[in-house]
Formats: sequence, structure tokens, C-alpha cells
Amino acid sequence: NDIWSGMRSEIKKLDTSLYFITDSTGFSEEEFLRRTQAALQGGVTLLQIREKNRTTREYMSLAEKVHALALPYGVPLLIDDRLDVAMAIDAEGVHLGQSDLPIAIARRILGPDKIVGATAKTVPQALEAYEQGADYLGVGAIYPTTTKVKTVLTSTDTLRDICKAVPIAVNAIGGLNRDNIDVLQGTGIAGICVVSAIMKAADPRQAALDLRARAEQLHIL
Ligand code: TZP
Ligand code: MG
Repeated sequence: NDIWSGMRSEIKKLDTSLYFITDSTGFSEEEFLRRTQAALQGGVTLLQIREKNRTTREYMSLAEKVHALALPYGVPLLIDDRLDVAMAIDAEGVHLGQSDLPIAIARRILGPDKIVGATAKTVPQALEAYEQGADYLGVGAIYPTTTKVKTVLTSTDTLRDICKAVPIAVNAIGGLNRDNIDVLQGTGIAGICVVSAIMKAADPRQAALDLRARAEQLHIL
């Protein structure tokens, strides 16, 4: 209806600089939503809901709630892995890994206006994702992480090579926090992706503010 379309038009364009990926593991729904809202208050510029152990119905229901939280901030919500869930709630887009639906297929289905993000760990993967229509790339893991068990490390040299190889936004991901992002200096990234550094922080709002401040101090952002 008119009210929704009016509000949707207020969603800001893609800014991957402080990209927060949620993970509800270990939190009550109330606490999860409270923390997600705090992150929005702290200035995250892009949000992804990432749930690995949920039914489709549960994933959709939680995504709707996160979408409602993000809307007043104008922050786009992307759905990890699931194009169907993204379409079901009219999210702003989807994030797809190397084992998920191909980027070209997602782009064809979603059209030019939705955001399609891709995971890339090598230059050839990055070029392929870009050519297939990805809007941004997530590259990592830069550091070991407990959030994603099945991941390998990507060197900052590879990160730099990927940034040079594609004209779209490239984000670093994996074990990043305000005390270790100095290694990203000079790589050419557009932003950083974090899960735990915000999700599990004592104060998620402050954690988001601190990450932004540190990244700006290092001239990463
Ligand atoms: N992809 C590579 S590392 C990672 C994903 C989804 C998890 C990052 O989580 P954290 O807690 O910021 O290390
Ligand atoms: Mg995936």
C-alpha cells in the first residue's frame, strides 16, 4: 500500500562501511532484537540476518521483525542464503555464498533494484561474482572466527588484489574487532563486516560507535 511504498523509498542506497550481520544463537528473541536495535542506534549502515538453524517459517518471521526495526533507520536488510525469504518479506536483498544460488540467477529473479551480495575468497571468484551482477563482495575470513565453523582464512594480500580487480564495494569479514582492524589499512576496502564484535558486545550500540571511530582513525573508512 501507499504507506509502505512511501517508507520503502526512504531506504538509503548501498553503504557497506559498517555492515552488521546478526546471529541469534544463544539469545532470547527479545534480547536478539534489543541488540539488533542497539546496533542500528550505533550507526550500522547495512544489516544482514544470518540464521543457519531455523525453519523457513521461523527465518521469515524473525526477518520480518528485524526488517521492521531497520526501516526507521533507512538501513537495508539483506537475507543470508535465502532468496525465497528475501522475496517473501520484500527485503532489500540477499547475500549468497559459493554454495548458494548463483549470483546471476539471483540477479535475474530480483531485478536490478535489489541488492545482491556475494562471498569471494579469491580473485577469480570475485571477478565471476562481479560479472554475474553482485553489488558488493564479502571477503574473508581475515582472522579465525567462532561464528562460522567452515571457513578458511583469506590473506590481506588477496583482499587487496580483490579490491583492485573489481569496481564494486569489497568488505573484509572474519574475526574483526576494533583492536585488530589495523591490518586492513591500505587494502582498498569499502567497509567491514562484523558479527560477534557487535552482537556479543556488552553494549552493542557503543561497539558499533567504537568500530566506526577506530576505522576512521585508521583511515580505513
Ligand atoms: N564469513 C566469513 S567469516 C564469517 C562469515 C559469515 C563470520 C564472521 O563473524 P565474526 O563474529 O565477525 O568473526
Ligand atoms: Mg551462504
